[in-house]
Amino acid sequence: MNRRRWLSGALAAGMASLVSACGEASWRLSDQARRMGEGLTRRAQRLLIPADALAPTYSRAEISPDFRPNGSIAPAASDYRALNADGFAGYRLVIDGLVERPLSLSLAELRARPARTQITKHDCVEGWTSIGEWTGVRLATLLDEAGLKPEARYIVFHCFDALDQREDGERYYESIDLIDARHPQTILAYDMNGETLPVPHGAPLRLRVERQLGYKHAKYIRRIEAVESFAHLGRGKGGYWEDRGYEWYAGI
Ligand SMILES: Nc1nc2c(c(=O)[nH]1)N[C@H]1C(S)=C(S)[C@@H](COP(=O)(O)O)O[C@H]1N2
Ligand SMILES: [Mo]
Repeated sequence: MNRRRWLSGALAAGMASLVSACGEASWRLSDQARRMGEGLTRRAQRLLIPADALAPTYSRAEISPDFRPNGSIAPAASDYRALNADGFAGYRLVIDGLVERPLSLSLAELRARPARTQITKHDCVEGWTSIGEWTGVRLATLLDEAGLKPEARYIVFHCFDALDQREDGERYYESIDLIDARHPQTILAYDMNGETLPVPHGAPLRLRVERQLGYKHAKYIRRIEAVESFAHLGRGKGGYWEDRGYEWYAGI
């Protein structure tokens, strides 16, 4: 753990200046230097850390009484508001793209699958952390049901919210590789701290990908897509904030 933090910290400090907030990032280095730093960090971490190494977990007593909501906290999109008005009874999670058997699952169907609960620390790039308990279904379970095609390399999360709250605004999206997608702690959470996931934290379904920084944890998920490349999505960098300067690999 210490060695991992030291190594990635040293690499990141040497190659790139870290972003300061969940706002437009200001970079001092060229795009090329940034990509080199990111690639080094990712490869060093993948070499040092076994694919299934677990993020630290905490006790109930350590749960933050005031877990901070961040980014979108109440999506304005009309499709989201219509689902929310009905307690998400009409919600379906779509899993498609490079899969053998596309899925469309209600919340009851997601809850009927084996559940996993974990108490973990959320680490936002802005510099704050909060500890929370998350319950949900493992992403690996759903990917196995859908059957990934051999060409699939990344999993993309399409969300309901646009940060500018406009009906036609660019909606949040994120992507992870198959190592993180299959990690035992990578879950689609529908409960937080033992209760139904509240809207500010991403109702009805949000990602927990515990070895990555906060912005990778997509909230308000409407669709999960398996892709070979994310170059055709958004501005091509694999996520809403990545398109605005954040690193795609945000391992911690
Ligand atoms: N759909 C969506 N997911 C999102 C965001 C967002 O604005 N929209 N913000 C990200 C950021 S920067 C953080 S730190 C976490 C915040 O999660 P929380 O609101 O549960 O604290 O959600 C991440 N996932
Ligand atoms: Mo964040």
